[in-house]
Amino acid sequence: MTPAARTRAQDDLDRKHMGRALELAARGSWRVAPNPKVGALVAHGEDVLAEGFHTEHGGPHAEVEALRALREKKLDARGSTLYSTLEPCGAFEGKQTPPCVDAVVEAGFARVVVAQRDPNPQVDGRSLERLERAGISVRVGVLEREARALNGPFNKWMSEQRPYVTAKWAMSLDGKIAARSGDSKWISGEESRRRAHALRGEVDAVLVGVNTVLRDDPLLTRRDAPGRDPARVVVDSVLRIPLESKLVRSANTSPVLVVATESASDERVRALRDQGVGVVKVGSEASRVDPDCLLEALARRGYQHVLVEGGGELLGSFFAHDLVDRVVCFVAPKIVGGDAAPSPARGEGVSEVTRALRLVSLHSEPSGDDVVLSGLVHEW
Ligand code: AOF
Ligand code: ZN
Repeated sequence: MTPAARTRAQDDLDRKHMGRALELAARGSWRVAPNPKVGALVAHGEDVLAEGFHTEHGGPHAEVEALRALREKKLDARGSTLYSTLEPCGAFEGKQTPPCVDAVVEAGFARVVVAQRDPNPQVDGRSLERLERAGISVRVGVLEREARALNGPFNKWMSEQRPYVTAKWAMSLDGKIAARSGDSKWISGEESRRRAHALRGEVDAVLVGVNTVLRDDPLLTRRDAPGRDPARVVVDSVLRIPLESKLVRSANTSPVLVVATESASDERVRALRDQGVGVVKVGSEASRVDPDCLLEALARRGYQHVLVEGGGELLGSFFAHDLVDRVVCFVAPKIVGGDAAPSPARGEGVSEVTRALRLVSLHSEPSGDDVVLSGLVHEW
C-alpha cells in the first residue's frame, strides 16, 4: 500500500468506528442533561473490543464505561485505539466523577481519536495535551460536525453561557399554522404530536407567546413521552395571561414563568405570584419583550436548551433577531389556504430572498402521515 492509500484506509476506519461511537452517544438521551451525550469504543484495527456510553447525569462517563466493558471481557487496552465522541475530561472543581484522562493514560492506549474538543473551559484541549505528553498518538475532528450537532445545547452553553434555541411548529403543506379563525387543532397527526411531547422532554423550558395562551389555553407539559418536565415560559409584555388559564392553575404542580416588560402593572405581577407563577420583567423593544433580554433572563435561570413553540409572532421575533439555533417543523399533508391564516414566522420578514436565513444539515423523515423536517441555523 502507498502511504496515501494507508492514510485513506486509516481515515475510513476512523470514520467507521466514530460513526458507531456516535450511535452509542445518541442512546444517552435526555437523562444526561445538562451534560453531553458521549459514546466511546475500544478498537484494534477493524475489531471493536468494547463499547460504552454515558447513560445518566452523574453516572460513569462513556470512556470509563468502555473500559469497564473491556475488563469484563478480560481484555487489555494496551496497543489499541480509544474512539470517543468528546475529548476525555480532566480533573476540576465540582466534578462528580473521576477524570477519564487518567484512566485512559493508565490503560495504555496507543492512540486516541476524538470527534470534538471539550468546550468546557475547564477541559478545552488540556486532556489532549496530557495524552500527547504521555506518548499517545492523538487525532481530533473525526465526524466533528455530527458530534457537535448531537450536543449543540452543551457546546453553546459552555462557550457562550446562553440557551440553545430550538424552534418547533406544525404547519399545513401550504405553510399555515392555523385556520383563519385561529383554530389549530390539529394540524399535525398523532405521531407528530407524540414526537413534539418527546421534544419537550429534552429541554429545560418551553416558550410560547401570550396569544397562544389566550387562543389555545395549553398546558405545555410533556405527556405520553419519556423525558424531563420542562419549565413553562410565557412571553407576555403586559401580563394578559388569565388567572384561570390552565397554565396558571397548574403553576404549583409544575413551574410557570411569565416574562413581561417594565410597563406591566405591579398589581398583576402580585396576583400572578400569589398563584405560584414566577414573573420577571425584562427590557423591551417597541413596547414588547426584547427576545435578547428574554434569553438573558433564561440564561440566568440556567436553562441550557429552550424550545420555542410559537405562535407565529414569537417565532418571527426570534428569527428576526437570529436567535434560533435549530428548527423542527412538522408538515401535514393538508391545505388550509386563505390570506388570513397565520404562518409560522410572522412580522416583517426579509426584503429579499437572498437575505433569508438558511439552514444546514437538513434532515427529513416520515412522522405518521406527516413529514418532520429538522435543520440547523447555527452550528456549535
Ligand atoms: C459527561 N459524560 O461521558 C463525558 C463528559 O460532573 P462530571 O464528573 O460528570 O463531569 C462533567 C464534565 O465532564 C462535562 O462538563 C464534560 O466537560 C466532561 N465530559 N461528561 O457527562 C461523559 N466524557
Ligand atoms: Zn470523563
